[in-house]
Parts: sequence; structure tokens; C-alpha cells
Amino acid sequence: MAYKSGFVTIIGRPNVGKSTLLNKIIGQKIVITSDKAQTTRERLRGIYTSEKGQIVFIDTPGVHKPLNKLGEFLLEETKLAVPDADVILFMVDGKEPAGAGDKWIAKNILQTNIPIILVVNKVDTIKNVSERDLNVVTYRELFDNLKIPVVKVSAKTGRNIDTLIKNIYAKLPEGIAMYDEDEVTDQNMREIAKEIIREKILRLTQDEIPHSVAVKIDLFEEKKTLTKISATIFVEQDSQKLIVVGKQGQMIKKIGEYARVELENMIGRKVFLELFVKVKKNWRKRQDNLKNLGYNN
Ligand SMILES: Nc1nc2c(ncn2[C@@H]2O[C@H](COP(=O)(O)OP(=O)(O)OP(=O)(O)O)[C@@H](O)[C@H]2O)c(=O)[nH]1
Ligand SMILES: [Mg+2]
Repeated sequence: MAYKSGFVTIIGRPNVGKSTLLNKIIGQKIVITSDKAQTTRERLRGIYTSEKGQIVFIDTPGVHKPLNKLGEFLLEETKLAVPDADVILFMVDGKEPAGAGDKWIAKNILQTNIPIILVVNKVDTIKNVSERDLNVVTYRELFDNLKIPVVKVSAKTGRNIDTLIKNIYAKLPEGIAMYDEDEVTDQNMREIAKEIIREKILRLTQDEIPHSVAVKIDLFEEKKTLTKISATIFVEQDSQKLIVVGKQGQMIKKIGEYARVELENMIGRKVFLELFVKVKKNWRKRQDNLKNLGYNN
């Protein structure tokens, strides 16, 4: 069998499980996940290598109607990940029928002529098979009468991931590996640290906070016995700062502890993590602020 390689872009509405799927395929956590919409903010690569070939997955922000400059940035990130793809995974939540967002995505990816695989996720949550199949019909309809392969998976349990990989290889061109066998992502530890801290905030806070937060790593230093990381958490309002810091600093302490423990496990050495919280008024509405925070397509 010829060695295959290429780029596979994962696209879908927020929260359908794109990042969870990528982590499951790679076999370790390389991107953050949460039950809040718009968890992923940048195009990130996950590299899967097997004896059959190498698949470079591109995780993307969930497609939604932009409400501010950050929203516009997210949509642009996703759009940029489409043209170079050899295969597009259009991921949907099998618990729900197709909506306006799915229709918009389907229309746009059909225009590219890139092979598409419809990935119906979260099948572990669906007890009623006929309900699931009715939902799948609504997604198939988005592609008129085109024959699009459909794979029903659970990114959480790993069900049918092997079938999905087979389907991807069937559509990938012959090629050579672009990354070393042991490489799993294009992000460095500094970038991963930023995301891990953001993930803890997303998981520990509610409402507008997850969307209003940005993290900047100010210092990442390998010392003799430990790694020293200093980071600033930016929020949009004083009231949000109060929440992220918490009563007597309880919340920021928790965020720091959770992030530190995970980073120590990843890096394999002790981490000294220092967090600061600052207000940057309405940063999501301002292009210059976005750039400063590293959100620059
Ligand atoms: N039960 C179940 N939950 C899942 C599955 N896949 C993802 N989830 C959950 O769905 C939520 C969203 O998962 P993410 O992987 O962050 O979703 P996403 O599509 O990357 O979201 P954005 O980055 O915001 O676009 C998380 O709470 C996941 O644990 C699945 O197969 N089954
Ligand atoms: Mg994501």
C-alpha cells in the first residue's frame, strides 16, 4: 500500500466536539475542550502518524455569526483552514437536526470541491436510534443528492474512530510525511500553557466570563529544577476581574492549581505558575487589542 499524507480540516458549529475528536485521534490532549461555545480560538494542528501514512488535522473555531472583532477573527481562522485541505470533516451533533449554521457551512464547503466526510458525533448520548437517523437525514439533505460518506462516532468514547481514519485514508493523496513520527502538534509548550490556563477559566466560570477572557504568557523559563511560568489573564470589566479573582482569591487560586498540575504532568517537571488578572476594556471589540493578545490571522 502506498504511503498517504495530507491535511484534514475539522469544521462545524461550536461545541459539536471537534477538539475532543482531535485529542481522541492523537491519543493525548493537545487542544483544549469545554462545554462553552467558542473554546477553540485558533487554527491548531494535530499530527497523526501510522504505518499507512500521516494525517495533519487542523482544528478550527466553531462557525457562528460574529458579534465583535474577536468573532470576526474566529470565523476568518476557520475560513483560512479550508482551501488547503485535502479532506474536510464536517462535524455535527447527532442529537440535533441541521440548523442555519450547518446549512451555511455545507454551502461553503461544497463550493470548494474538496472531498467531504460527514462526521455525526455524540452518538453515545443518543438512546433512540431512529431519532438519530432522522437527524442524519437533515444533514444529508444539505448536500443535495451528492454521495457524502457519513461516519457516526463518539469522540468521547472513541466509537468508530477507526472507521473514520479508514475513510480519511481512502480520500488522501499519496505523499510523504511532513512531520517526524513523534510530533503531535505544531504548538510549543508556551502556547499550550496559555491554552491550558484559559481552559481552566472556561471550565470554572460561567456566562460572559469564558468569552471575555484572554491569556498572555509573560514569562516561560526553564530553571534548573522547575519551569517558571508567569501569565496575565485579561478580562473586559472590573466586575469580571472580581469574579476571576474570587472571594479572598479563591477562584484564581483554583485556576492556578488546576493549570499547574496539568502542566506539570505534560512537561514532566515541577512548574511554578504565577497568574495576574488585568482589565482591558472591551478588548474583543478592538483590532489593536486582539493583535496584542496574539489573535492575528
Ligand atoms: N457525550 C459526549 N460529549 C462530547 C462528545 N464530544 C464532545 N463532547 C463534549 O462536548 C463539549 C464540547 O466539546 P469540544 O471538543 O470543546 O467542542 P468544539 O467543537 O471543539 O467546540 P468549539 O471549540 O467551541 O467550536 C465538551 O463538553 C465535550 O466533552 C461525545 O462524543 N459525546
Ligand atoms: Mg474546539
